[in-house]
Amino acid sequence: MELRTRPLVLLISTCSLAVLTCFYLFPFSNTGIDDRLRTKQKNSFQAPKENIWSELSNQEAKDVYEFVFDELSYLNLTKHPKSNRENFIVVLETLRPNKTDAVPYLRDDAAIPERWAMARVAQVMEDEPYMVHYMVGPLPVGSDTQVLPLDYVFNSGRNYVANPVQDFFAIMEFGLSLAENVSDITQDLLGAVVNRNDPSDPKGLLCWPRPSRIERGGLSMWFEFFRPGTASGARTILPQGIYVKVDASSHNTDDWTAGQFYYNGYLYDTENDFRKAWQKPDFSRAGINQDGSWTDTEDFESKPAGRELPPPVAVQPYGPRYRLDKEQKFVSWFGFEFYITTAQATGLTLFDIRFKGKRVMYELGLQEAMAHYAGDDPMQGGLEFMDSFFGMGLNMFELVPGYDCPAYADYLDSRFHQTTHSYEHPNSICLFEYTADHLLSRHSAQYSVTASRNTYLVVRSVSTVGNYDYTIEYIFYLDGAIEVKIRASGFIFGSFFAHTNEDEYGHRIQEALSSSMHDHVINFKADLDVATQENDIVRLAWEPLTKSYPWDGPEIEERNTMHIVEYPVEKETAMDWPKNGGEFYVVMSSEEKNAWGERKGYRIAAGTGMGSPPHLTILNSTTLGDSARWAERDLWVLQRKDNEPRSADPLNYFAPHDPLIDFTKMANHETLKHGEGSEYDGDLVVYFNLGAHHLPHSGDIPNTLMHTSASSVMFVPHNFADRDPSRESVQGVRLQLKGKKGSGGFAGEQSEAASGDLRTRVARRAEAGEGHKAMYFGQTYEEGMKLPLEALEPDLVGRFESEEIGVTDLGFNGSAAGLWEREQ
Ligand SMILES: *[C@@H]1O[C@H](CO)[C@@H](O)[C@H](O)[C@H]1NC(C)=O
Ligand SMILES: *[C@@H]1O[C@H](CO)[C@@H](O)[C@H](O)[C@H]1NC(C)=O
Ligand SMILES: *[C@@H]1O[C@H](CO)[C@@H](O)[C@H](O)[C@H]1NC(C)=O
Ligand SMILES: *[C@@H]1O[C@H](CO)[C@@H](O)[C@H](O)[C@H]1NC(C)=O
Ligand SMILES: *[C@@H]1O[C@H](CO)[C@@H](O)[C@H](O)[C@H]1NC(C)=O
Ligand SMILES: [Cu+2]
Repeated sequence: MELRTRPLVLLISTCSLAVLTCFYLFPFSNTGIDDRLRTKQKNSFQAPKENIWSELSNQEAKDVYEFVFDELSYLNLTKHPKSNRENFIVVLETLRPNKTDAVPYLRDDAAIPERWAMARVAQVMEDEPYMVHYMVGPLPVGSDTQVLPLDYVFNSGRNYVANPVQDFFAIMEFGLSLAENVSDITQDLLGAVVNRNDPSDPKGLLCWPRPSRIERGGLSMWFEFFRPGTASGARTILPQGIYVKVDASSHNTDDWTAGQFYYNGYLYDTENDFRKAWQKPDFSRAGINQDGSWTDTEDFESKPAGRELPPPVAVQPYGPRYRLDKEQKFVSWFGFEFYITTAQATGLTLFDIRFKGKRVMYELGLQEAMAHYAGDDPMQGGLEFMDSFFGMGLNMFELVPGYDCPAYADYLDSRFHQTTHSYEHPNSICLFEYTADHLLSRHSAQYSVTASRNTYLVVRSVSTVGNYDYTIEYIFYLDGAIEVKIRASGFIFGSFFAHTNEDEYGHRIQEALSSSMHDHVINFKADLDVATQENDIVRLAWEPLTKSYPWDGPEIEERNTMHIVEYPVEKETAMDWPKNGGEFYVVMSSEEKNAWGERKGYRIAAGTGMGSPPHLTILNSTTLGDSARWAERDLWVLQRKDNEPRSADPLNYFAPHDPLIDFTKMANHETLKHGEGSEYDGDLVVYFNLGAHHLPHSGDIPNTLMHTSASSVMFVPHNFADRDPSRESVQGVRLQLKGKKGSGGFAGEQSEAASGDLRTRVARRAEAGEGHKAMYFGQTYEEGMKLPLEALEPDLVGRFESEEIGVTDLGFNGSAAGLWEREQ
């Protein structure tokens, strides 16, 4: 048994101060803490292989920076860029090894694959800013290390994309200036003006661009006024309803122009036209969307009955049953084994997932999180976010122990390298076992009741991208099932309520605020290797049938019934969740069968949450172009290829009509037939979407709630083993009742089954005893104990390490467009 590491650190430091304090804080009176400490040290657990996907260490990053600065010296790379008129390294991270090289290492002890880094460089070419990708390796830096263009991962054939954001600092400045120029109008209509000296003035206005709709060759965007949201960052529910169009396509800021204005359903060609209209007595005014207590995210005052008692919490007095190699981020739990790693754009990915020694997946991880809005105003009407652009990994912040995850969870850090800085986000991944409030299985028989607990393992992180918080988790069940689940919370992005809104795109939810319909489509990759790398996918369809059976006659000529029809999927294709759940999508090993001659398989199913995960409602989205075609269907089955490692790139956002990775070029109907005469090796990959059609209503104020925003997909063993594999690991009890009969059968039935039969074996043991008997499988709690307060209510002030959380403002600074420093 081992205790989790972090509290141990606490224990050691506290105990060394004074034994008394230690006893007071951690009154584990009976079993000595020392014993556990020793067990922990003995059990120090090591991954079988190196985590070849791990983030670059700070030292690796430092070496690569130096090497690249040297090697690309002709670029005059700067360490502290002040604008993208300079050349600098935006992102440095691990270039994950090709599966072709990784698999022999993982499975056959071949040499470890070469380690490479990926550098995204902001680079001015012919006077235009670009983002250019390089691969650097092999690492560690040595005589054979080189810097090469990285293009094999991009099916555009390019390793670069033009950066339309000429100067994000100037864009914000321009916004402030144009807001200042209409301060007479904003004072009158909104009761506020911008404060140029302090743009974060809680009483001032903000002027903010819609960060999408990036056209070929530059930026033309609509700005909208916002109130900042004083208490909790509620800006996105405080739109103010004045919109201005700005042409910022030239890299000479002198060429930028403010164009049309839009207010309360009317479009004005110029600022002057807007002002003239406003000065007329019949000018039609909209309401004012004021901040107030309605945006407060908590209520400290209310005291309904019950609030004076804390709710039940889960505890784990004897430590976890999983084993964790923190260094390699490798986990082992009741037959499941996997590696964890992170990336700036995509957050967590799990690699080499096995169950009871058998391969299940090579890779499981998020690709892109998209939110697409609609509306009749210039902001919502074109609003779309691709949150990998801001960084689903970069925005994974410290979790709140006891709240985001149980107090007893293990917490892992994540690390990122940007513009020559290295950032560490402490405790941003958590890992814990949890016992559900419902059983995994149970059964009452005549003389027995048996119950198996549903304890599962969760790996969780939260990405807070501006207004939204995505809780993302991977859940492992004792039977071998794997669930991927997302829950969203945080502030919605609302639209200003003008007289034009009539519930066509949302509901009115405040004086001058409307909700704004949007689709969340969040794409994941699951590279399944079910028992073997060669897999097939089939659709097992439930179909009605009319058939005459010889045993039915003569009374019934034809019977209306149903049967299962297997349809092999023979080409790369998209699939949607079937109507009435009427098809099972099963990925099967091409070779391996279970003891009953059935091919080992995993079923892919819509999981738990709010209905089946949806896909994008919009057809051929004007905003998205070809940048996120994966969003248009529920799931996709493709050939797996080294040069198609991802469905999306964060910089797809810059060139939606000519994206770096165009998913349609991946999903191009290639064959899934393999074997003799085929060049395809039978290794398939599935991309699937989670998300929600989100029509926020009054209950989304102040924040969206996680139980209604949850979606999930499950991978469920289907003939994978010979029998339910959870039996050997599950913890539970069989209550043997008074009767002396074998309890498996009906009353009075004597159990005559062979002595090896599980059911009668247990029952016979009970026969030897008297009366009721509780027979436990798995260890139980044997004595009462005192729990330290820390187990019930973590000391958050002491434990939470972050001093400030660098939440993105959804502007360009700090996104994949780069991070610039202000001129001193
Ligand atoms: C790098 O700096 C040198 C010396 O100042 C200059 O001649 C050269 O044009 C610069 N190159 C680039 C790509 O900026
Ligand atoms: C991965 O495979 C691609 C395509 O075969 C190849 O071009 C590339 O160099 C490989 N990458 C690494 C890091 O070895
Ligand atoms: C604001 O007004 C000044 C003075 O007329 C003008 O020079 C400037 O271009 C205006 N700013 C914007 C962003 O239109
Ligand atoms: C979307 O684009 C495809 C391919 O360009 C076209 O076949 C289809 O008709 C379009 N659908 C809509 C609704 O525009
Ligand atoms: C960009 O963000 C960084 C980090 O928050 C900040 O230090 C810097 O001043 C910002 N740059 C600009 C130009 O606003
Ligand atoms: Cu939403």
